[in-house]
Amino acid sequence: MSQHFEIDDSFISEQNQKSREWLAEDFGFLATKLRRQNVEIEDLVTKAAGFRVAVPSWGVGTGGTRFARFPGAGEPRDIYEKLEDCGTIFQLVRSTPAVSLHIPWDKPDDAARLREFARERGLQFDAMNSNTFQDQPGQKLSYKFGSLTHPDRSVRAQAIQHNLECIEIGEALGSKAHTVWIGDGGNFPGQQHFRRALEVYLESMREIYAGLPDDWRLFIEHKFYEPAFYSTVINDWGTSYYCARELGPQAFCLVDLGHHAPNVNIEMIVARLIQFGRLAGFHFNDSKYGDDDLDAGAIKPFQLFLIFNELVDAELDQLPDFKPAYMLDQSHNITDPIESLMMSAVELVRAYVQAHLVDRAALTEAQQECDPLLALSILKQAFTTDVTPILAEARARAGGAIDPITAYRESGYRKIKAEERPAQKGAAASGIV
Ligand code: LRH
Ligand code: MN
Repeated sequence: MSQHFEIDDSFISEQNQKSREWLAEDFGFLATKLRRQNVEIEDLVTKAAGFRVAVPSWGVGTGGTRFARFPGAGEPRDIYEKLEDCGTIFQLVRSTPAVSLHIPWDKPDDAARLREFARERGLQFDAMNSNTFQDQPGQKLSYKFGSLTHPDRSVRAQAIQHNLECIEIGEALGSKAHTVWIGDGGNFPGQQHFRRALEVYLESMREIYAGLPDDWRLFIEHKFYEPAFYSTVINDWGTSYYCARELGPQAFCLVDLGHHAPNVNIEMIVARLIQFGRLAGFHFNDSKYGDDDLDAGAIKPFQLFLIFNELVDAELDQLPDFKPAYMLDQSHNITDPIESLMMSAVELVRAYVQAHLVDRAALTEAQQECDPLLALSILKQAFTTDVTPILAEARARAGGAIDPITAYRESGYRKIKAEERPAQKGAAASGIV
């Protein structure tokens, strides 16, 4: 048996044969329907084909909660096997040509070799992610009471050094951005001085900012709670925005959808950060309660559509240096991570294409005319349009699968990986939980 099984492109086109008929029919029907709205379906296929989102390296292993983790079969055991799975996702859905790494979980022993391994699978490296929310074996100073805002200068220096090392590794891998999410905060009133903690955070971030190559961006990721359960230093977009402004023009605010209290109007936060010119991009996922890291579009698809409605509105306005980085950040506790990541990538393209269906002239008129119901129905018409044929056609034309989940299951990839990657007791590739 070859060392590392990969799905063959010919298998994908064989699979597609089974779907060609329904796709041609549905595509034709949708083309007619859209032409009635003066929309040319080919323009939307082009939009779908151009959409790109990065996959999180930590998302291809099985996630878990503090209660339990149920390891899946054929889990990747190192960064190379993680990239194999990311390559398979890209092969089938064609919209995920980049991987976001987490250090030290993915620290490469040979960056050039890793970069070549990724390139062979059509993959590049998106934003790097540092980790000062866990203590690594042999680490001198603990992050138990914080990292970039720890009262002890030497702990902060250790955390700053780690972030600078992440940037160095990222440079060797061709990445152009670095994401800093810290869990720093307090579990009890009085534990942290809110104003001093933020000043110390900025002091630390200025040292990290100074280590950024000129063509890099620094992403600040806010989160309203967890692992701290009373106060979090970078708790919301306002604090993140203030810090980005304080740090300089290469600093931006990253929006992880799960990092907001329930019912927060995230699409409005997105519009603000776009207007202020500091939107870094996204960690897409979905949630019902906390930072559940569920599959994007699985719980609140209308919210996802409304977020893309703001992004497409900005795209069409050709706002200067508007280039948000799109990444998935999910934890797959009970599904096959590859299936969940493929489904999530498809749901992002769906929301993006639907947002391009919004009749913006009519919407602006309805807003001018103070006609809220018409305005909502214009958005709903786009959101309720089934663009599945457009998404499938775009994938097929790019050599991907018309039906990625079925093709993946038919390929037997997971079963074969389970043989190739015998589970080693407790040795799951490092990641969350
Ligand atoms: C924190 C977070 C952050 C990552 C981690 C894996 O909740 O969203 O982006 O570093 O998850
Ligand atoms: Mn995140």
